[in-house]
Amino acid sequence: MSQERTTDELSRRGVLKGTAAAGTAAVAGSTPGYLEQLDEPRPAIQNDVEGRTFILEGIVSGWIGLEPDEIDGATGPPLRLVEGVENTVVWINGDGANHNFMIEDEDGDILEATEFTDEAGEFEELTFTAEPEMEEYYCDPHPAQMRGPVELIDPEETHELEVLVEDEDGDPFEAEVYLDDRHTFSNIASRPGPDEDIGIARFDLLEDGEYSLEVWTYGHERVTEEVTIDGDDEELTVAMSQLETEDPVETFELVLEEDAWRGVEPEEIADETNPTLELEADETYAVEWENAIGRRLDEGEMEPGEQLPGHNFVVAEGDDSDEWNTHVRSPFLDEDGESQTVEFVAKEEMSVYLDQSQLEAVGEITVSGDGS
Ligand SMILES: [Cu+2]
Repeated sequence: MSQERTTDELSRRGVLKGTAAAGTAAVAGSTPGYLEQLDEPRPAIQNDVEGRTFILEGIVSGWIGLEPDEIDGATGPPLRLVEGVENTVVWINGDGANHNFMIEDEDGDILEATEFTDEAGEFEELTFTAEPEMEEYYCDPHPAQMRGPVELIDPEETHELEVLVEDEDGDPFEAEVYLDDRHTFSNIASRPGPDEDIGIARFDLLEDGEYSLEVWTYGHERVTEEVTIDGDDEELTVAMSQLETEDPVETFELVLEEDAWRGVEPEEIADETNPTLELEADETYAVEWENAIGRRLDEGEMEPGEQLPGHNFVVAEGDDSDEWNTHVRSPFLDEDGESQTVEFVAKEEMSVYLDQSQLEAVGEITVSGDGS
Protein backbone atom coordinates (compact mmCIF):
# COMPACT_ATOMS: atom_id res chain seq x y z
CA MET A 1 0.00 0.00 0.00
CA SER A 2 1.50 3.29 -1.03
CA GLN A 3 1.24 6.30 1.19
CA GLU A 4 -0.37 8.29 -1.61
CA ARG A 5 -3.15 5.80 -1.86
CA THR A 6 -3.53 5.79 1.87
CA THR A 7 -4.02 9.52 1.96
CA ASP A 8 -6.46 9.53 -0.92
CA GLU A 9 -8.63 6.89 0.59
CA LEU A 10 -8.67 8.32 4.03
CA SER A 11 -11.59 10.35 5.23
CA ARG A 12 -10.70 12.65 8.07
CA ARG A 13 -14.19 12.32 9.41
CA GLY A 14 -13.97 8.60 8.94
CA VAL A 15 -10.94 8.44 11.16
CA LEU A 16 -12.64 10.64 13.68
CA LYS A 17 -15.50 8.24 13.72
CA GLY A 18 -13.56 5.02 13.43
CA THR A 19 -15.02 3.77 10.18
CA ALA A 20 -16.16 5.31 6.94
CA ALA A 21 -16.67 4.66 3.29
CA ALA A 22 -13.53 5.10 1.24
CA GLY A 23 -13.16 7.82 -1.30
CA THR A 24 -14.92 10.55 0.59
CA ALA A 25 -13.74 13.76 -1.00
CA ALA A 26 -12.64 16.50 1.32
CA VAL A 27 -13.81 19.94 0.32
CA ALA A 28 -10.36 21.43 0.64
CA GLY A 29 -10.06 25.14 0.15
CA SER A 30 -13.78 25.81 0.23
CA THR A 31 -15.18 28.59 2.33
CA PRO A 32 -17.54 27.15 4.88
CA GLY A 33 -19.94 30.02 4.36
CA TYR A 34 -22.94 27.88 5.11
CA LEU A 35 -21.80 27.66 8.72
CA GLU A 36 -22.67 31.31 9.20
CA GLN A 37 -26.22 30.63 8.12
CA LEU A 38 -26.71 27.88 10.64
CA ASP A 39 -27.20 28.41 14.31
CA GLU A 40 -23.84 27.96 15.98
CA PRO A 41 -22.76 26.02 17.83
CA ARG A 42 -24.48 23.09 16.25
CA PRO A 43 -25.30 20.28 18.63
CA ALA A 44 -23.86 16.84 17.98
CA ILE A 45 -27.30 15.49 18.69
CA GLN A 46 -30.37 17.52 17.96
CA ASN A 47 -33.17 17.01 20.39
CA ASP A 48 -35.39 20.02 20.20
CA VAL A 49 -38.16 18.16 18.33
CA GLU A 50 -38.44 21.34 16.27
CA GLY A 51 -37.09 19.62 13.22
CA ARG A 52 -33.55 18.74 12.37
CA THR A 53 -30.66 20.00 10.32
CA PHE A 54 -28.71 17.59 8.15
CA ILE A 55 -25.47 18.35 6.35
CA LEU A 56 -24.50 16.23 3.35
CA GLU A 57 -21.65 16.31 0.93
CA GLY A 58 -22.54 15.51 -2.68
CA ILE A 59 -20.08 13.64 -4.89
CA VAL A 60 -20.85 11.59 -7.98
CA SER A 61 -20.33 8.31 -6.12
CA GLY A 62 -22.93 9.20 -3.50
CA TRP A 63 -24.19 11.47 -0.75
CA ILE A 64 -21.90 11.46 2.28
CA GLY A 65 -23.37 12.33 5.68
CA LEU A 66 -21.53 14.98 7.73
CA GLU A 67 -23.98 16.10 10.41
CA PRO A 68 -25.49 15.17 12.78
CA ASP A 69 -23.27 12.46 14.22
CA GLU A 70 -25.73 9.69 13.44
CA ILE A 71 -25.03 10.07 9.69
CA ASP A 72 -21.38 11.08 9.96
CA GLY A 73 -19.34 9.34 7.26
CA ALA A 74 -22.23 7.23 5.96
CA THR A 75 -22.99 6.96 2.23
CA GLY A 76 -26.62 7.63 1.26
CA PRO A 77 -27.67 7.75 4.92
CA PRO A 78 -31.33 7.66 5.91
CA LEU A 79 -32.59 11.16 6.69
CA ARG A 80 -34.68 10.74 9.82
CA LEU A 81 -36.94 13.77 9.68
CA VAL A 82 -39.34 14.93 12.33
CA GLU A 83 -42.82 14.68 10.87
CA GLY A 84 -45.01 17.74 10.50
CA VAL A 85 -42.34 20.35 11.28
CA GLU A 86 -39.64 22.16 9.34
CA ASN A 87 -36.40 20.26 8.76
CA THR A 88 -33.35 21.59 6.96
CA VAL A 89 -30.94 19.92 4.57
CA VAL A 90 -27.68 21.69 3.74
CA TRP A 91 -25.61 20.06 1.04
CA ILE A 92 -22.14 20.92 -0.20
CA ASN A 93 -20.85 20.21 -3.67
CA GLY A 94 -17.86 17.97 -2.96
CA ASP A 95 -16.41 17.33 -6.42
CA GLY A 96 -17.42 20.12 -8.80
CA ALA A 97 -19.78 17.92 -10.83
CA ASN A 98 -23.30 19.18 -11.49
CA HIS A 99 -25.62 18.17 -8.63
CA ASN A 100 -28.87 19.09 -6.98
CA PHE A 101 -30.92 17.65 -4.12
CA MET A 102 -34.51 16.50 -4.54
CA ILE A 103 -37.07 14.60 -2.50
CA GLU A 104 -39.62 12.37 -4.23
CA ASP A 105 -42.69 10.38 -3.24
CA GLU A 106 -43.20 6.70 -4.04
CA ASP A 107 -44.53 7.55 -7.52
CA GLY A 108 -41.39 9.48 -8.34
CA ASP A 109 -43.09 12.87 -8.13
CA ILE A 110 -40.76 15.61 -6.96
CA LEU A 111 -41.83 17.20 -3.67
CA GLU A 112 -38.82 19.41 -2.94
CA ALA A 113 -35.73 20.45 -4.90
CA THR A 114 -32.76 22.77 -4.65
CA GLU A 115 -30.94 24.60 -7.41
CA PHE A 116 -28.10 22.90 -9.27
CA THR A 117 -24.47 23.78 -8.57
CA ASP A 118 -21.36 22.56 -10.35
CA GLU A 119 -18.71 24.25 -8.25
CA ALA A 120 -16.84 22.38 -5.52
CA GLY A 121 -17.41 23.94 -2.12
CA GLU A 122 -20.70 25.61 -3.03
CA PHE A 123 -23.65 24.78 -0.85
CA GLU A 124 -27.42 24.80 -1.07
CA GLU A 125 -29.88 24.91 1.79
CA LEU A 126 -33.42 23.57 1.76
CA THR A 127 -35.96 24.02 4.55
CA PHE A 128 -39.21 22.13 4.22
CA THR A 129 -41.99 20.52 6.25
CA ALA A 130 -41.49 16.76 6.53
CA GLU A 131 -44.55 14.95 5.15
CA PRO A 132 -45.42 11.23 5.27
CA GLU A 133 -45.35 10.87 1.47
CA MET A 134 -41.64 11.68 1.33
CA GLU A 135 -39.88 8.50 0.25
CA GLU A 136 -36.36 9.10 -1.05
CA TYR A 137 -33.88 11.87 -1.73
CA TYR A 138 -31.58 11.95 -4.76
CA CYS A 139 -29.57 14.04 -7.19
CA ASP A 140 -31.18 14.60 -10.60
CA PRO A 141 -28.01 14.08 -12.72
CA HIS A 142 -26.85 11.06 -10.66
CA PRO A 143 -30.05 9.34 -9.51
CA ALA A 144 -28.56 5.86 -9.19
CA GLN A 145 -25.56 6.54 -6.93
CA MET A 146 -26.70 9.72 -5.21
CA ARG A 147 -29.78 8.46 -3.45
CA GLY A 148 -30.99 7.62 0.03
CA PRO A 149 -34.16 6.97 2.02
CA VAL A 150 -36.27 9.43 3.98
CA GLU A 151 -37.65 8.18 7.29
CA LEU A 152 -40.27 10.03 9.24
CA ILE A 153 -40.26 10.11 13.00
CA ASP A 154 -43.24 10.85 15.18
CA PRO A 155 -41.82 13.18 17.82
CA GLU A 156 -44.45 12.04 20.33
CA GLU A 157 -43.18 8.48 20.18
CA THR A 158 -39.46 8.97 20.59
CA HIS A 159 -37.17 9.35 23.56
CA GLU A 160 -33.70 10.37 24.54
CA LEU A 161 -30.86 8.36 26.00
CA GLU A 162 -28.27 10.18 28.06
CA VAL A 163 -25.02 8.35 28.81
CA LEU A 164 -22.77 9.73 31.52
CA VAL A 165 -19.21 8.53 31.15
CA GLU A 166 -16.87 8.59 34.15
CA ASP A 167 -13.36 7.51 34.92
CA GLU A 168 -12.44 5.30 37.86
CA ASP A 169 -12.62 8.28 40.22
CA GLY A 170 -16.09 9.26 39.08
CA ASP A 171 -14.89 12.27 37.09
CA PRO A 172 -16.40 13.09 33.66
CA PHE A 173 -14.50 11.23 30.99
CA GLU A 174 -13.90 11.53 27.26
CA ALA A 175 -14.86 8.46 25.28
CA GLU A 176 -16.46 7.30 22.06
CA VAL A 177 -20.03 6.18 22.48
CA TYR A 178 -21.85 3.96 19.98
CA LEU A 179 -25.53 3.11 20.02
CA ASP A 180 -26.12 0.53 17.30
CA ASP A 181 -24.70 2.35 14.27
CA ARG A 182 -24.95 5.82 15.73
CA HIS A 183 -21.81 7.36 17.10
CA THR A 184 -20.89 10.31 19.25
CA PHE A 185 -18.42 11.45 21.90
CA SER A 186 -18.82 12.25 25.57
CA ASN A 187 -16.48 15.22 25.52
CA ILE A 188 -15.99 18.46 23.65
CA ALA A 189 -12.25 17.79 23.48
CA SER A 190 -12.77 15.17 20.83
CA ARG A 191 -15.51 16.67 18.71
CA PRO A 192 -16.82 19.97 17.44
CA GLY A 193 -19.88 21.17 19.30
CA PRO A 194 -21.13 23.18 22.20
CA ASP A 195 -18.89 23.81 25.16
CA GLU A 196 -21.02 21.95 27.65
CA ASP A 197 -22.09 18.50 28.75
CA ILE A 198 -18.58 17.21 29.21
CA GLY A 199 -18.74 13.53 30.00
CA ILE A 200 -22.24 13.18 28.56
CA ALA A 201 -23.25 11.57 25.29
CA ARG A 202 -26.82 11.99 24.04
CA PHE A 203 -28.89 10.08 21.54
CA ASP A 204 -32.23 11.51 20.58
CA LEU A 205 -35.35 10.50 18.67
CA LEU A 206 -35.12 6.85 19.71
CA GLU A 207 -38.11 4.65 19.13
CA ASP A 208 -38.99 2.00 21.71
CA GLY A 209 -36.77 -1.05 21.41
CA GLU A 210 -33.49 -2.72 22.29
CA TYR A 211 -30.21 -1.00 21.51
CA SER A 212 -26.61 -2.02 22.06
CA LEU A 213 -24.44 0.55 23.69
CA GLU A 214 -20.66 0.49 23.36
CA VAL A 215 -18.31 2.89 25.11
CA TRP A 216 -14.63 2.92 24.32
CA THR A 217 -11.50 4.94 24.32
CA TYR A 218 -7.88 4.15 23.75
CA GLY A 219 -6.17 2.54 26.76
CA HIS A 220 -9.43 1.57 28.44
CA GLU A 221 -11.64 -1.44 28.60
CA ARG A 222 -14.51 -1.52 26.14
CA VAL A 223 -17.87 -1.43 27.90
CA THR A 224 -20.90 -2.94 26.18
CA GLU A 225 -24.43 -2.91 27.48
CA GLU A 226 -27.95 -3.58 26.23
CA VAL A 227 -30.27 -0.63 26.61
CA THR A 228 -34.05 -0.78 26.46
CA ILE A 229 -36.11 2.25 25.54
CA ASP A 230 -39.69 1.70 26.60
CA GLY A 231 -41.90 4.76 26.67
CA ASP A 232 -39.50 7.05 28.56
CA ASP A 233 -36.22 8.89 28.37
CA GLU A 234 -33.34 6.86 29.80
CA GLU A 235 -30.18 7.81 31.60
CA LEU A 236 -27.26 5.63 32.55
CA THR A 237 -23.72 5.91 33.84
CA VAL A 238 -20.73 4.04 32.44
CA ALA A 239 -17.42 3.82 34.31
CA MET A 240 -14.25 3.36 32.26
CA SER A 241 -11.46 1.33 33.76
CA GLN A 242 -7.93 1.61 32.50
CA LEU A 243 -6.17 -1.31 30.85
CA GLU A 244 -2.98 -2.51 32.46
CA THR A 245 -0.07 -2.14 30.05
CA GLU A 246 3.36 -3.70 30.07
CA ASP A 247 6.55 -1.72 29.74
CA PRO A 248 7.24 -0.81 26.11
CA VAL A 249 9.80 -2.94 24.28
CA GLU A 250 10.71 0.05 22.13
CA THR A 251 10.11 3.79 22.04
CA PHE A 252 9.82 5.74 18.79
CA GLU A 253 10.40 9.47 18.82
CA LEU A 254 8.63 11.56 16.20
CA VAL A 255 8.11 15.24 15.50
CA LEU A 256 4.92 16.43 13.86
CA GLU A 257 5.63 19.09 11.25
CA GLU A 258 3.53 20.64 8.55
CA ASP A 259 1.92 17.79 6.62
CA ALA A 260 4.46 15.18 7.78
CA TRP A 261 5.90 13.23 10.67
CA ARG A 262 9.68 13.29 11.01
CA GLY A 263 11.57 10.44 12.67
CA VAL A 264 13.98 11.21 15.53
CA GLU A 265 14.70 7.93 17.34
CA PRO A 266 15.75 5.17 16.90
CA GLU A 267 18.58 5.89 14.51
CA GLU A 268 17.05 3.92 11.60
CA ILE A 269 14.22 6.44 11.32
CA ALA A 270 16.17 9.61 12.17
CA ASP A 271 15.26 12.46 9.78
CA GLU A 272 13.03 10.23 7.71
CA THR A 273 9.73 11.69 6.54
CA ASN A 274 6.73 9.61 7.64
CA PRO A 275 9.00 6.70 8.63
CA THR A 276 7.59 3.19 8.65
CA LEU A 277 7.20 1.81 12.17
CA GLU A 278 8.17 -1.85 12.31
CA LEU A 279 6.41 -3.63 15.16
CA GLU A 280 5.87 -7.12 16.47
CA ALA A 281 2.40 -8.35 17.22
CA ASP A 282 1.29 -8.29 20.86
CA GLU A 283 4.29 -6.28 22.06
CA THR A 284 3.86 -2.94 23.76
CA TYR A 285 5.34 0.16 22.08
CA ALA A 286 5.64 3.79 23.01
CA VAL A 287 5.51 6.73 20.61
CA GLU A 288 6.84 9.97 22.00
CA TRP A 289 5.86 12.80 19.69
CA GLU A 290 6.26 16.52 19.71
CA ASN A 291 3.86 19.01 18.18
CA ALA A 292 6.09 21.42 16.23
CA ILE A 293 3.29 23.36 14.53
CA GLY A 294 0.93 24.41 17.33
CA ARG A 295 -2.69 24.32 16.35
CA ARG A 296 -2.48 25.48 12.71
CA LEU A 297 -6.18 25.52 12.13
CA ASP A 298 -6.67 27.69 9.09
CA GLU A 299 -10.27 28.30 8.36
CA GLY A 300 -11.30 27.01 4.99
CA GLU A 301 -8.63 24.31 4.98
CA MET A 302 -10.74 22.01 7.03
CA GLU A 303 -13.58 19.92 5.80
CA PRO A 304 -16.84 21.77 6.40
CA GLY A 305 -18.32 21.36 9.82
CA GLU A 306 -15.04 20.22 11.22
CA GLN A 307 -12.84 22.05 13.68
CA LEU A 308 -10.47 19.68 15.36
CA PRO A 309 -8.88 21.21 18.44
CA GLY A 310 -5.25 20.48 17.52
CA HIS A 311 -3.17 17.49 16.46
CA ASN A 312 -2.99 13.95 17.70
CA PHE A 313 -1.51 10.53 17.07
CA VAL A 314 -3.82 7.93 15.57
CA VAL A 315 -3.21 4.30 14.62
CA ALA A 316 -5.69 2.89 12.12
CA GLU A 317 -6.17 -0.07 9.87
CA GLY A 318 -7.31 0.15 6.29
CA ASP A 319 -5.48 -1.49 3.43
CA ASP A 320 -7.80 -3.10 0.89
CA SER A 321 -10.87 -2.78 3.02
CA ASP A 322 -13.15 0.20 2.59
CA GLU A 323 -13.43 0.56 6.33
CA TRP A 324 -11.07 2.41 8.62
CA ASN A 325 -10.85 1.27 12.18
CA THR A 326 -9.07 3.27 14.79
CA HIS A 327 -6.98 1.42 17.34
CA VAL A 328 -5.30 4.34 19.00
CA ARG A 329 -6.39 7.95 19.12
CA SER A 330 -4.59 10.23 21.51
CA PRO A 331 -5.93 13.47 22.99
CA PHE A 332 -5.22 16.60 20.94
CA LEU A 333 -2.17 18.82 21.51
CA ASP A 334 -2.58 22.42 20.39
CA GLU A 335 0.64 24.10 21.47
CA ASP A 336 3.93 24.39 19.69
CA GLY A 337 6.56 22.32 21.52
CA GLU A 338 4.08 20.23 23.48
CA SER A 339 4.78 16.51 23.56
CA GLN A 340 2.97 13.35 24.43
CA THR A 341 3.77 9.69 24.97
CA VAL A 342 1.34 7.17 23.56
CA GLU A 343 1.64 3.51 24.56
CA PHE A 344 -0.14 0.74 22.72
CA VAL A 345 -0.04 -2.98 22.02
CA ALA A 346 0.72 -3.82 18.38
CA LYS A 347 -2.01 -5.67 16.49
CA GLU A 348 -1.66 -7.22 13.05
CA GLU A 349 -4.56 -5.17 11.70
CA MET A 350 -2.70 -1.92 12.32
CA SER A 351 -1.43 -0.42 9.07
CA VAL A 352 -1.04 3.36 9.35
CA TYR A 353 -0.39 6.12 11.85
CA LEU A 354 -1.50 9.68 11.23
CA ASP A 355 -2.55 13.05 12.52
CA GLN A 356 -6.29 13.45 12.42
CA SER A 357 -5.97 17.14 11.52
CA GLN A 358 -3.49 16.62 8.67
CA LEU A 359 -4.16 13.54 6.64
CA GLU A 360 -1.02 14.20 4.60
CA ALA A 361 0.91 13.31 7.77
CA VAL A 362 0.55 9.57 7.46
CA GLY A 363 3.10 6.77 7.71
CA GLU A 364 2.93 3.02 7.45
CA ILE A 365 3.00 0.46 10.22
CA THR A 366 4.14 -3.09 9.60
CA VAL A 367 3.38 -5.71 12.21
CA SER A 368 5.14 -9.07 12.04
CA GLY A 369 4.48 -12.35 13.80
CA ASP A 370 1.24 -13.81 15.04
CA GLY A 371 2.30 -13.43 18.65
CA SER A 372 1.38 -17.03 19.46
CU1 LIG B 1 -25.17 14.49 -8.57
